[in-house]
Amino acid sequence: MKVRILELPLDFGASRRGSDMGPSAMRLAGLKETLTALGHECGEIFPGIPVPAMEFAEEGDPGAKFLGPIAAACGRLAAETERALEEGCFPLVLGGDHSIAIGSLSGLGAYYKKKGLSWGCLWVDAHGDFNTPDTSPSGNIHGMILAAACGYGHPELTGLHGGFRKLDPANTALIGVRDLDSGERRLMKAAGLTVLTMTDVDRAGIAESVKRIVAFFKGRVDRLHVSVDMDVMDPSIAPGVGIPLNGGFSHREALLLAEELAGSGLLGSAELVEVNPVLDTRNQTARMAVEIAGRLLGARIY
Ligand SMILES: [Mn+2]
Repeated sequence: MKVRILELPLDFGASRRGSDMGPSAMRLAGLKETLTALGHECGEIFPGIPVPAMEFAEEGDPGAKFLGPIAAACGRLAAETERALEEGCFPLVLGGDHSIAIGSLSGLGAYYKKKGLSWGCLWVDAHGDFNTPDTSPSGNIHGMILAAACGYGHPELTGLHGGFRKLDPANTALIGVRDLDSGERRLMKAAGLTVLTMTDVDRAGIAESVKRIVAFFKGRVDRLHVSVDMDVMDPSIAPGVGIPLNGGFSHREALLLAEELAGSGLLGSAELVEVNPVLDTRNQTARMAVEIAGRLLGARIY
């Protein structure tokens, strides 16, 4: 398969700096070598989207901090994601904080709309990322992105790369969730998302939970995008994230999820975000992310 690695080193969407170094950390952890060893063709790393230094950027509206520079960079990512799909590549998007996903999701939405294909999104995250400027306690855009893709929130985000809803909430599922804001929770329920919280995973077990997720998307959509926020992992495995939260996925649970998603035959794109080398120990979070990417793209033990 032709994999196109799209990097967006942007950390304006979170309150902790450092995830702008995530792509470099994943490169160092052998991402390209892992994919090449699996037989994938990985061209040059795309596309070198320029991001202004945060120190010189305008924070702007405290309800949606750094909206201007985030929207500008994500508009470029949307176009690059769409182009990668048009050129027959599997887009593998690397953040940056999770705010970059409004770029990738908008590009995916535009492409599939044009092709008349249905698509879904699996959000693998400790958080819902379903706030709007009205519900967000922090004003950090990385917590508003899934909502924006589903049509809720600031018009500059919901209307990025075309004035239409990019993602149907009925085709959106979350897994690993264990911390939600109250306004966010209400909005998620109203939108009709499918949510497997960490408690649900504990009840059913990881194998059954993953089976439910795959069954949900099969027969419902033509293609699936998976967006992995590394904070879904337990901080003992992945300490290098902006908002570490206890009770996360184990190493083996994450790899099983990734392997089964690959086996579904639906996966058309993937994304790994919130690797923060400043907060990491010996690059272990980036190494975990690279292992997940490998399983998503076909790595098997035997
Ligand atoms: Mn997230």
